[in-house]
Amino acid sequence: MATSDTTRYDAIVIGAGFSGLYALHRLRELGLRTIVLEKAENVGGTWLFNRYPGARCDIESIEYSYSFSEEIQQEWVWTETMPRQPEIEAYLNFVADRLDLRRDIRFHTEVTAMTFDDVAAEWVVRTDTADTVVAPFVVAAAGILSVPKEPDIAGVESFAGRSLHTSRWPKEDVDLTGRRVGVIGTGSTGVQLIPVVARQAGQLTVFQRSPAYTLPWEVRPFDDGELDELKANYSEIRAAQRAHAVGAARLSAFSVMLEMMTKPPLKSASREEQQRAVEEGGVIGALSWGDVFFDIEANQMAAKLYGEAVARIVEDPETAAALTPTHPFGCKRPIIDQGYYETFNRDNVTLVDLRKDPIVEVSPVGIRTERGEHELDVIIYATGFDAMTGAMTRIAVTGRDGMSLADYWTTEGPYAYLGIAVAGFPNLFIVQAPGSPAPASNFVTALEQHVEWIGDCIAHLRANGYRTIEALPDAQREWTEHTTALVEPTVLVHPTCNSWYNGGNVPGKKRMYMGYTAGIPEYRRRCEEIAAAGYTGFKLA
Ligand code: NA7
Repeated sequence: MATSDTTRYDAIVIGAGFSGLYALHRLRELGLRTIVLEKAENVGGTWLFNRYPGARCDIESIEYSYSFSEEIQQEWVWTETMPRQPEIEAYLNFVADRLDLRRDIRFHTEVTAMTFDDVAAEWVVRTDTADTVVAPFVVAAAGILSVPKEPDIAGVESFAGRSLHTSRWPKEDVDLTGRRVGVIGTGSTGVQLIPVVARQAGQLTVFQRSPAYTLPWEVRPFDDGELDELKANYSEIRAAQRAHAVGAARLSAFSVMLEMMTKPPLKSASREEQQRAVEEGGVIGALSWGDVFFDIEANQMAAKLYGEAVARIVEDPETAAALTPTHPFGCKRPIIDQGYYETFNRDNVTLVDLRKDPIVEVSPVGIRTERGEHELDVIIYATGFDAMTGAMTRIAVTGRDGMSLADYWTTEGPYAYLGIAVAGFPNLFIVQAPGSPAPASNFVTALEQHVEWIGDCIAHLRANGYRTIEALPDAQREWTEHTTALVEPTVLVHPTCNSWYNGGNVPGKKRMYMGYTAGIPEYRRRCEEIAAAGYTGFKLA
């Protein structure tokens, strides 16, 4: 356990991404001596690692940013409606400097294990630098999309060309000019990456297992004076954002979907009405029907219309058919794209439909599918993440009575009370744990609420002489039943849907929809009610 050369703090934060930076600031404001442990060389978290070409947020910059500081939101200058990765990374660096956060961040320090000492009521946290750090409270802000899902394909190591993973993209420029490039993965990342790589590569081959539903949307630089005008109205913008179910009231991938839900049902639409929807609205029109999210038959009808809309853009009928999804629309995170389908009309782009021609192996010279070898110079893996739980299950977290968080989440299920705390792990607050609204919302709005609630909770414990807080198993079970019941009538739980939302994208992972879908305002109301009642569902000791 703790030794004499152990460093003691009031709180330890894991991770210096969006959540960890705000957690440090907030806890400092509350007078806690706080240290952040960060494995990378700099701040940024997910937005530091995912620097692949085309990486961009699908929520507007003025909403995908901290609202807690009027100075920061007035001083920072966004250049585009939806920010690119370099701009978000620069923004987080600006925030770290503006709030003088770096002096309390230990970089190049990865947390490997942490154990709760029952007697001392504190967490003993070990790192890969052999440091031991101790504090009564740990705020885990290790990210929900921070652990890459390794491609589970034979022969990956044998490839003699260059292998790249989108979420470990090198800092230096990668020149793909004239190269034969293969991309595996067509989720949000692949859909952003593919049009950009296609413009550079000599030949691009896209290896697609599940086609994506992706909604084209214009992203543009702000006009002269536009940002200033928005900033002048920031209080209204933030109020609307906070009151909005997904924490983003302006355009986002989610708002496009919410708008679709307000439309008349597809099942009562005539064939003429359906065709008009496709003609006038393209792929968005094809999916804009009120019953699509709740009625699987309507969803399947919409998927057919979507295929018709894709076929209007993609010139080769076989490619268009291959690009048409078969899983229910809405069960995966919505995607916004810039020129995705048009990319497949380029002479240098080929689509391999892995549903018809599966990958056999990665070979020294490329990728071998059942129909033959595709010779490549570069393979880019855009294969997703071990989301929501991956970052915490990679740390050996030991709670009361030797209980292991990794064992619990992998054998029982990814349960957490309020999406913040897990029974058996006192004084551990996990920002955006399973059961939080984060997956189906603007992460930043969700994390600000989490961090503020956690800060208030710690302040309450310290002010009232409590040493520990711990979620009660019954409360945790009821919360999970509640979050599960919310998605029961929707396509989110359809058996054909494998996504990071439900763990279905990682072989062997317990399957459960891991978000809270009643919206951030309702979530905030419940959290506040629970705190006001003396932290119902928690044991304070
Ligand atoms: P996603 O959305 O999980 O997409 C991963 C993609 O990689 C998806 O198309 C997968 O196909 C594909 N994949 C994964 N493993 C394989 C193998 N072995 N063979 C072929 N294809 C594979 O991750 P993203 O990074 O795109 O997006 C994650 C989130 O980041 C996104 O939702 C935003 O919130 C930001 P599959 O669907 O499993 O058939």
